[in-house]
Amino acid sequence: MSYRNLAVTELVERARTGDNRAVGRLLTLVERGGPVADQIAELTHPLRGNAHVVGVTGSPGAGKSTLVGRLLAEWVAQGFRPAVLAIDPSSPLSGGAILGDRIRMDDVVPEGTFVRSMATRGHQGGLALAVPGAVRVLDAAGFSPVVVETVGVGQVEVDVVAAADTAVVVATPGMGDAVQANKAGLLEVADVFVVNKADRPGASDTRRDLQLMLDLAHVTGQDVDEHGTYFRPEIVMCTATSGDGAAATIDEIHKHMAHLKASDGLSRRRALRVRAEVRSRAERILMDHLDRAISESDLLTDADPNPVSTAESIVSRITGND
Ligand SMILES: Nc1nc2c(ncn2[C@@H]2O[C@H](COP(=O)(O)OP(=O)(O)OP(=O)(O)O)[C@@H](O)[C@H]2O)c(=O)[nH]1
Ligand SMILES: [Mg+2]
Repeated sequence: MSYRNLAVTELVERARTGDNRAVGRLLTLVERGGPVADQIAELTHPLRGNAHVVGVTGSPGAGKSTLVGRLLAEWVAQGFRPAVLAIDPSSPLSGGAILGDRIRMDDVVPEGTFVRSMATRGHQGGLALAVPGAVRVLDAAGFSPVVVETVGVGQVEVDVVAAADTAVVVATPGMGDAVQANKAGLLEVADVFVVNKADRPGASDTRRDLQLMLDLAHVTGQDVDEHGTYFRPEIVMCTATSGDGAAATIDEIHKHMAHLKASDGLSRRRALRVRAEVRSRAERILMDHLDRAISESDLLTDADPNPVSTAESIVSRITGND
């Protein structure tokens, strides 16, 4: 039977009964965007809320996919039903594509888990809508944890991880990775640090660098949120290739969730997530209006339009402040 012809209501029903083909079809539709994706968002919105959303980020080639494969195996062994959304760094800028030895997510995930790759190329900001939409589908389908793997370069990627319940930042020995993570704004969003490739020289230096940065953030009060809650991320040493440290990483991820629940941080974090998505959606609607207004504007047919007043007039027309 082809799933292409099924109505989205039917797909959502099937997804909830453990039909992974229906989940895959829904994710394809979410990725495509438009009115159908919006309809899926509306259907799945009331069904979400039980998944522990875990973001995993770090520099290209840090071993994120290898680590996630290990985490999944451990979670499955513990009786969880995890899923992964791997945001594929298809842009040459993010580096993933030029690393010949990168691990394909499908090669490392154990039986019983759901994996989906999403390409960043060609999305032009659509990722900000596609990722929350896809996470919601997986959540509504009963998966937990839902892991989102993304390379820690670029604001959209950092935002994706910041929107998770628990953000795991993967650093590696050498090349000042801890400093890089700090510059990319990852230090602020990290709830758990993993120093991966601990089998390589310099791993303890990376751990020390991270510790120093955390100390500094604590001294300056940067790590206390607006509600005065302080949570110091643990640093876990890990060798993802052998699986060493995977269980300890899971312990820290679970500890962080327990902290969120005990401190009321979970509902605050989820409220922020909704707010970020609403903002992205509103932005898209405004941009559509703007593009239309610009292409229809008679002001721009002038030989030499005044950029300042023309922009103001066009915005006034959209906002109705004419
Ligand atoms: N020595 C060592 N190598 C590792 C370890 N973990 C991963 N690797 C290797 O590092 C390379 C990149 O691993 P990936 O898991 O693809 O890294 P990634 O961070 O997902 O890469 P991108 O998604 O492309 O950014 C592979 O060759 C892995 O085998 C580790 O703990 N020790
Ligand atoms: Mg990867």
